[in-house]
Amino acid sequence: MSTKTYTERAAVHASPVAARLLRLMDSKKTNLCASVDVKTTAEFLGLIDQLGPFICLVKTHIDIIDDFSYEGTIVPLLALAKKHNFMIFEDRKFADIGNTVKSQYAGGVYKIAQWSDITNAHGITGAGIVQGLKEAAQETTSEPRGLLMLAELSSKGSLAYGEYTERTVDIARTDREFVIGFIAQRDMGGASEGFDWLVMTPGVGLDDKGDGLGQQYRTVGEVVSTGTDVIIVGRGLFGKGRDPKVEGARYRDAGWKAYTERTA
Ligand code: S5P
Repeated sequence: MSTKTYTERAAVHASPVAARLLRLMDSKKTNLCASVDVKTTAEFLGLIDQLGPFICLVKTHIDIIDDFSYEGTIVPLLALAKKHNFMIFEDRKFADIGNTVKSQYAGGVYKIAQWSDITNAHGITGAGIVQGLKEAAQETTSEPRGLLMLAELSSKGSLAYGEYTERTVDIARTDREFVIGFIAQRDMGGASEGFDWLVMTPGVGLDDKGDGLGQQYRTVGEVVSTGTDVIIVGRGLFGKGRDPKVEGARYRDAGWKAYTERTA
């Protein structure tokens, strides 16, 4: 796990997307990613506008939105990203052969490669998934794009552990520039081989232990102490009875405190 500051890491990072995010985190003093899983464009944009000041990244599940349109949903999302200075991560969890994910990432209704700085993929189908997604990004946009591999999951009974996790890390080794890190619960190594993978961790909550559907929460202090660079928080920020501005500040402060302790 890195004890360097985000800015020190940005200065030598192989990925322009990772470098931009690392710099943004230090300048805005936040390692909080908001996961905004809501059903309408109005809720989605309203929540992001409230949380914008506290976050470095917005994580979307764009296929959850009932009234999605590129003009109505994505164009204003991009305007909010400019207004509040955050980046965008579509949590698409690609899991098919390279040729198929290439079309899924670039095209269809959502055209993810056009607007999302970061996306993610499972390792289940092998390293071709990285190549397929990279080709889609290159053919779609001149903007830099980054990929996170899903090495571990937060949910109870997940099959992503042990050898599966190790083989997924091997897939990440196949592309130093496009693969920027992992969705995982802890540091995935790589430093001795010159990799500086970003570890982003969901399943983070300060008040709840789980959700009754298999989600398991760890605290901010716990995950940062085991290697998390970016904390991903959803319902902890905006679940029933919660004020997104209060919780946004609370999780931002907790994440920043844990990071400054690790790098002190
Ligand atoms: O292991 C994982 C990986 C992901 S990307 N566990 C997760 O919960 N996620 C996602 O993080 C999940 O799809 C959801 O969007 C978010 C967690 O939301 P919360 O409301 O439980 O914080």
